[in-house]
Amino acid sequence: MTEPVAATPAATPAASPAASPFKTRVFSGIQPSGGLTLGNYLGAIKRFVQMQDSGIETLYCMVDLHAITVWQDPDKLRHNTRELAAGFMAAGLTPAKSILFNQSQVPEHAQLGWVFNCVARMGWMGRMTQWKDKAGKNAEQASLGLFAYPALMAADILVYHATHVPVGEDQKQHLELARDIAAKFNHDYGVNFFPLTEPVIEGAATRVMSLRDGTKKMSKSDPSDMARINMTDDADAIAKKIRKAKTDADALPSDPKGLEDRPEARNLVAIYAALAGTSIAAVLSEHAGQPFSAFKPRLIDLAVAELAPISSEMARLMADPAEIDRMLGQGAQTARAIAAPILDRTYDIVGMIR
Ligand code: AQP
Repeated sequence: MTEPVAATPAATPAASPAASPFKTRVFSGIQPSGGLTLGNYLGAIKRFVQMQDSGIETLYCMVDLHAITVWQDPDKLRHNTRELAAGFMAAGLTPAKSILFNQSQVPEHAQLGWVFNCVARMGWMGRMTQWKDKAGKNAEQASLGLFAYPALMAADILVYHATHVPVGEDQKQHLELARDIAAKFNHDYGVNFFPLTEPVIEGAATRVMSLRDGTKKMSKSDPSDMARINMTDDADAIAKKIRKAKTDADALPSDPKGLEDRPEARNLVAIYAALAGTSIAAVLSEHAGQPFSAFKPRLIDLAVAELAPISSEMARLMADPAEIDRMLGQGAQTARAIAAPILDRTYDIVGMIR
């Protein structure tokens, strides 16, 4: 198989699927490659919390092995990993309901990743838009790890036989590749061992854009801090960034169609909708005709009310890094108990003496 299998975004899964041999299990991860952004929060973490609270088995991972595919200062990486764990918990994830851990403490990810490096085809990897974006014209200088990133991501998911992965829009192609890898493995070895995992891409803000350029994704590694809202920003910083966010001179339309060709306006409305837990159409029907000078203060109120408590809880948790490390260590042990037998069976299928 050379072409990615199309993956349709699935609705939030039921706890017990009718016809699948695989138990519903949710896995997702975030790279500790910088501080968490509003994009990570609305595109991923908010959904993580909803899935956790719906009673499904959930595993959420700080993917530090992915982070080092581009240069990371070691001290900053440690700090960012703890801060990411603090962000998860401050947003509502809890070790009482979810398995929270960092990737490098569960060696089965890298071990299955190697098997998948041998299943995935060079052509598949070369077509990944994230690889093309991140390696750019400098592909010769990019790390081999950056190229192989999606095979490790497939291993992250499939080492738990995860059936659903909540992600933002930008990860859809990698999820399709994970399905290709699972399908090729199953086909080559004549088994039905790995599930074809479904992406869960839902909500009004599956792709939050930069506050400075509505055509660019909001990203942790954007050189401009004004382009993003960080989960560590306090109320003043959030207000300042929204006040200065790029917009246009027109008032808000009454219909989502009126936001076409207005990427910055669309972005702020989508952020509002995602924070309020409603749709873009509903936000427009409430605010139609308003200029941004009237809409932005409402958005600031909403963003500060939701994000400022998370940022202060993160600061409180970060005051006790040993407790975060202890929690991550325990999460890794629980995760290994699921991953080890799946890796063992994979090695057996491949023909390695056990
Ligand atoms: N702007 C975004 N809008 C919606 N979802 C987003 N996600 C990231 N940015 C947005 C989602 O967050 C999850 C974790 O992403 P990641 O940090 O592992 O990787 P990324 O997508 O590469 O995020 P960044 O911020 O752009 O990191 P850097 O700058 O290091 O590359 C994923 O589910 C992603 O979809």
